[in-house]
Amino acid sequence: MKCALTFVCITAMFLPVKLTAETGHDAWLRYAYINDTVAREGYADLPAVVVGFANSPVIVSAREELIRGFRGMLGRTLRAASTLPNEPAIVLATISDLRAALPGAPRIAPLAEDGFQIIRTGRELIVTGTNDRGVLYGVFALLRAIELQWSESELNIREEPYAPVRWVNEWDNLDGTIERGYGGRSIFFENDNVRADLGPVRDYARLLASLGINGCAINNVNANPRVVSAEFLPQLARIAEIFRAWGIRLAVSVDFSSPQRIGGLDTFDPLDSRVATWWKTKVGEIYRAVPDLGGFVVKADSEGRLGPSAYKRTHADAANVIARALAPHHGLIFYRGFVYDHHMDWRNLKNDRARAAYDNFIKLDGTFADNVLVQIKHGPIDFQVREPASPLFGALEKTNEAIELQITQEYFGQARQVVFLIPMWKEALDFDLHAHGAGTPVKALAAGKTFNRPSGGFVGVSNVGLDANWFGNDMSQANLYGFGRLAWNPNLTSEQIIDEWTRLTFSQGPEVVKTINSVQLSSWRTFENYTGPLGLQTLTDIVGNHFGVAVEASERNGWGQWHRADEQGVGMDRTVATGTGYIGQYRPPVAKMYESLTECPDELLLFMHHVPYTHVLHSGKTVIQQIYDAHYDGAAAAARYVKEWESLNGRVDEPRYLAILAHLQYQAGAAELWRDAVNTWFLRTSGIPDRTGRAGSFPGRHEAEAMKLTGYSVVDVKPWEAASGSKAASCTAPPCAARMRYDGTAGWYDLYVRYFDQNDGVSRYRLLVGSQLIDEWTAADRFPTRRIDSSSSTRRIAAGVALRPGDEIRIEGVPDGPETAALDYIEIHQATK
Ligand code: GCV
Repeated sequence: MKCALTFVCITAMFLPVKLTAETGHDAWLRYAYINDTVAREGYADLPAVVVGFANSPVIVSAREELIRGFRGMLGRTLRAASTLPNEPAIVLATISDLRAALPGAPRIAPLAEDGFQIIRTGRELIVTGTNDRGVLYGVFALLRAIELQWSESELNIREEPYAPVRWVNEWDNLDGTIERGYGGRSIFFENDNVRADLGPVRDYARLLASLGINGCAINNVNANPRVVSAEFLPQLARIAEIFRAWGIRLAVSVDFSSPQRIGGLDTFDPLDSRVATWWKTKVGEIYRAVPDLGGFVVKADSEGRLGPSAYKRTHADAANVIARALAPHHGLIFYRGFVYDHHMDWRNLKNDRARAAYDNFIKLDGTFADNVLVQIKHGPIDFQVREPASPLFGALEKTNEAIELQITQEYFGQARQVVFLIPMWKEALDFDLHAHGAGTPVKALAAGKTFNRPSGGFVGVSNVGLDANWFGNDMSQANLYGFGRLAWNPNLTSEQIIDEWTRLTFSQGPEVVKTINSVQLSSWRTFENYTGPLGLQTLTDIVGNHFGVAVEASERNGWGQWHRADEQGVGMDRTVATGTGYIGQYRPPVAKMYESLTECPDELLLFMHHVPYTHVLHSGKTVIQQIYDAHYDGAAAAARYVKEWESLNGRVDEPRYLAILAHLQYQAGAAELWRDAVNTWFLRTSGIPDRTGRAGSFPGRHEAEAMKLTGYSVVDVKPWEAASGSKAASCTAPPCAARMRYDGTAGWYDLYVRYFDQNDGVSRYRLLVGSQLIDEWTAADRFPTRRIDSSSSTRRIAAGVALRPGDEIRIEGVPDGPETAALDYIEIHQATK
């Protein structure tokens, strides 16, 4: 990290300043005023005029952004000019324009497309690039450097993107909902049309451009064919125009059966000439409306979507018929490698969903057109908490690839929990697949470097929404930031990325930076610890909302996310020797490591092998003990995050401080729920006790079903591990109350009330000790379930309550509509404060 700070300026900088309330909408582009005079004065010599040598929309955006940034950070409003003034200037120009306008400017060594260079000459500050986009990216890099307080001499920056393709996908439906989106409704669509107000799209495009993202597919891969119907095209053109000003190419997801569904043909057979003609005509029509369309994304023969198998054709047949139509317009087709059978027979131990992408695509290597990219999820299953890198990256030698990373936290707490995904992606991107001898990391394969492919790169599934902070959680923005930074330069470290992000998004204050960086950097491991250690995959409700805990939801169905835990052992045997043979899809050095029980890394053990619970890990612990311990470690870390965040009270603006605090408090409760559910499940199934005695023992806990109930009835919760004691008290005959007598010693206590907040009502709760009201609250959070289960389970803590032996503790619940003010338990702990 470059920084030109002296001790004096550090001290001056962190004197208390009044923090302005923020919504999070500007994310890392806040351009907060640099309070430190010394640091600010460091930029005093920068020119006062900005000249944009072209009036293209992208150069105009660059110029306006520079003005905005200077005004915010330095309190100076640059003068805009279109010709060189008689004074020093900041010059924004492509390399070719620069040569013409400023013949004396230094020579720029050749740069890759979209690359840029910033040069501080004695007089000028030049921001130049191979194209307009490069200039814009240069401006963003300059502004970032100023916000990070690099010294003026460090502003000579030269960068090129690692890969040509740096796209995001949005899974927005035309009705305004978003599949796996957690930040509100669509910024693009509403009531089957493009939204009238596209202000948020403009703001989003700006964020994307600041990271070097150059393409965005705006609709769900489970595509509505209407998106390319004639009446919709003018609407798409409105979005394309906004994107264009930020160097972003619009793209859409198309339904492979469109020739039949909207084209009036009786077929969508890719080898039928009428279908080829239909795609050609349709593509021509789209390019008339959007001349710079980036291309299409296609999900076919996957999760019920129609595809070439309907006609016994191959994926190459399918991709190529569309690719041929796009090629004259320089359009790309991203054909998704996420193809698998979700009706597999789980009883057949040789079946394996992890094999599917490779098995489906390897035989087609070399048969895809040059403007096709096979878009491959980073792991072989589906964004689980820990997966190995997909072997397909290393197997395709004559096919363009793009790696698909999921920014939206579908399996990661759905933005209710803090999980910084960059360390996970880094592991995948840096993993050497030995595709061409050693030294072929996934990032080089995906970018097309290893096999000299004409195209390749990175795709992030982002799914932002209309919430002011885009994701529903300010901390989740770090994943979009990190995705963009890695797509530009995958050699950045997680530490560099989070450090930039925190400083730009929150502040330069050392306590803020240290605390947020440390929470974010440890959060993936923390989440893994309590949701799926050792390569078990995420033990969530995989056939439902992917949110709460449900250990067996993956089993006994055709979806193929099996972990095969039973009384004897746990894990998928994917070995060549005795299992599904998946490991054989890797090149020999990698296969050898995974095949061997002794060489396989612990964190992927149960992804690769089925072992008894007593199997001893490299760490010296047994598998079962590691499962127990990981859950306690994860829950303890999540609880610590709350305390650590509380230390930032007053150092982060209040709205964001409180919103993040609420998420972390929820997360700490959720981690405890997962810990107890998973550990109890494994304890009961394996029959092997936790050698520390923690699993299955819940000090201070009083089950609701064991309390004296009025109006409440006891119900079984499913799956059984989703509630403590597998039961809850549900208010069926109000007024409802649950009472217990406190018989412990007198003192100060924290009371943890675990209750269920379904999403179809707003129940009310009151907590009383004797006749004194201690706390009251409503169950009005947004959880993805109507049921009493682990997804609706949450907790309220009443801290610092004085209890005496004989006190009556009473919870009153007032149901609302179908929501039944349900209760799981109360726990009484020594007060922590
Ligand atoms: C858009 C997973 C998700 C689906 C998603 C699918 C895909 O199965 O749960 O919501 O569909 O992946 O990537 O196509």
